[in-house]
Amino acid sequence: MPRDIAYVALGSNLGDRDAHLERARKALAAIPQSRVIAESSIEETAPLGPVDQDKYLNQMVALETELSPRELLSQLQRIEQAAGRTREVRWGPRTLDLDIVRYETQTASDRDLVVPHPAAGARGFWRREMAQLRAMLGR
Ligand code: A4P
Ligand code: MG
Repeated sequence: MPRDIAYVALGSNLGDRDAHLERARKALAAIPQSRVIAESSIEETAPLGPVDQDKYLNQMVALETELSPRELLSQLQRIEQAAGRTREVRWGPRTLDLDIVRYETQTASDRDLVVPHPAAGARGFWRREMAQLRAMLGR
């Protein structure tokens, strides 16, 4: 698999949100065949969606990786589970949510994996974080 750049969104709105993001960044840095090449700033955001819940901390990192979108998804799910992620309510509060926002070149459109993420263009904070990363990377 050729090297590509994956943009991974981090979100937390439960417990010690800063600590969840910090642990997640460390775990992302340890993903095999991958390397974190840029990190956006952290932003506090009002909750989106139908569920009444607390504010989120959101951040995005750029990962240079040889993993396919599917291989990366399973790494992200492993990290979410290690963070004590429980999955009671769709869109609901979570200690850690990791989403693949997009890949520089690869796409996916399966039932359980859509890349670019359908909300990639619609979330203001994702657009801002993506713009920061692209500026850092000169892309
Ligand atoms: N899945 C499909 N495509 C992807 C992808 N590109 N990246 C599948 C990651 N996962 C992807 O996700 C459900 C399933 O989506 C996964 O099993 C995977 O196979 P989930 O994380 O279990 O459930 P979820 O996060 O509750 O649902 P979803 O649809 O991922 O929602 P989002 O978009 O993650 O929204 N408000 C603020 N301010 N900030 C947030 O970060 N996040 C959400 C969750 C709601 N409100 C928010 C925020
Ligand atoms: Mg998610």
